[in-house]
Amino acid sequence: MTSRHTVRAHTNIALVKYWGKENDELIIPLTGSISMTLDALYTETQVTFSETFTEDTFYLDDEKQSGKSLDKVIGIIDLIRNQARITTKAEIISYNHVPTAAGLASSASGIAALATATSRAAGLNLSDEALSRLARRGSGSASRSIYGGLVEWQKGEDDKTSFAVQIDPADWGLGMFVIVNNRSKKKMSSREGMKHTVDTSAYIDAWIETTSQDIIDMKAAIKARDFKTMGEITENSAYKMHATTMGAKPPFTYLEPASLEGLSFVRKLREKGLLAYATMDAGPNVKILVQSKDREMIEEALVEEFGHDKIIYSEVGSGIQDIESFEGV
Ligand code: 2P0
Repeated sequence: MTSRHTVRAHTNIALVKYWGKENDELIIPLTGSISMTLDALYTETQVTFSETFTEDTFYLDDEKQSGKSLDKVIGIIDLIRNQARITTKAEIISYNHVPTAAGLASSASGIAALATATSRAAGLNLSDEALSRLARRGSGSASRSIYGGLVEWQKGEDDKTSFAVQIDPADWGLGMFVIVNNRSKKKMSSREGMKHTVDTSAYIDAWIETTSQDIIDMKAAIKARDFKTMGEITENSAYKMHATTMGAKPPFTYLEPASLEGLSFVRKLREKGLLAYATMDAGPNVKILVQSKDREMIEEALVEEFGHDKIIYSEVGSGIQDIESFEGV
């Protein structure tokens, strides 16, 4: 008996950042977070359960995985096997679709696709809420990639109550640019970086307090479709997150010289009257929240400054999509 399911999940970029856990094992965050799902960056994953398999195997972009990368995937598959009461081994085939191999492949889309394809291939018919909780166990940000549009990961307090929901489909003209500064792997993973920050940063209490307010203010701005306020909260959240790492002992930063150039360029765009707001994650790339009506003008300026190869644009993406399903012998 063979059962197979393939899905596509898009990655997401947080506008109000997740940076710190209350519970490391269950991945319960210290605060809520709000993200935008991106259409242009996604993962497609096919999961097959077959009685003929003698071990779990995982291929990422045609490369057979082992060690930590395989263990992380098996951790999620085991949670699903327990729920489905099966012991069958699985084969996972996953492709990251990222324009120009930008090194932006995020665990968010990968884990969201894995959790969904695996649970469906295992015969479970889970709600989006249950999928979001499962994806959260693999990677916090993956809880948000179940949905399209603008998404809130509600902090919750335990495994049952910490999951994401869609706030708004955001089909009213938002977009995001990425300036690809650096394609190499980050030195300090988000998992290590946020833990070190929570354990040692002088600014962690201020981060928690102000992020809770940012969530409330961002939801109000989204409801009012007030792009300027959304952008201001987005940029402030990113700068604050990066400030917490500088207040850690020993301090560290994901910023590189090229990141500062990107941030400064975004300020210049605003001086020219264009509404554009920067954000950054656990790496040096600068992302820019824009309105799609301004795409052409901003793209022209970005390409002139940084070159065509370094600029990616994405519209708002949709939630998990089913691609294919098979059951038989
Ligand atoms: C975010 N990041 O909200 C934040 C902002 C990076 C910076 O979520 O430890 O891979 O697996 O829960 O989700 C990236 O961290 O971390 C992330 P784990 P994850 O998007």
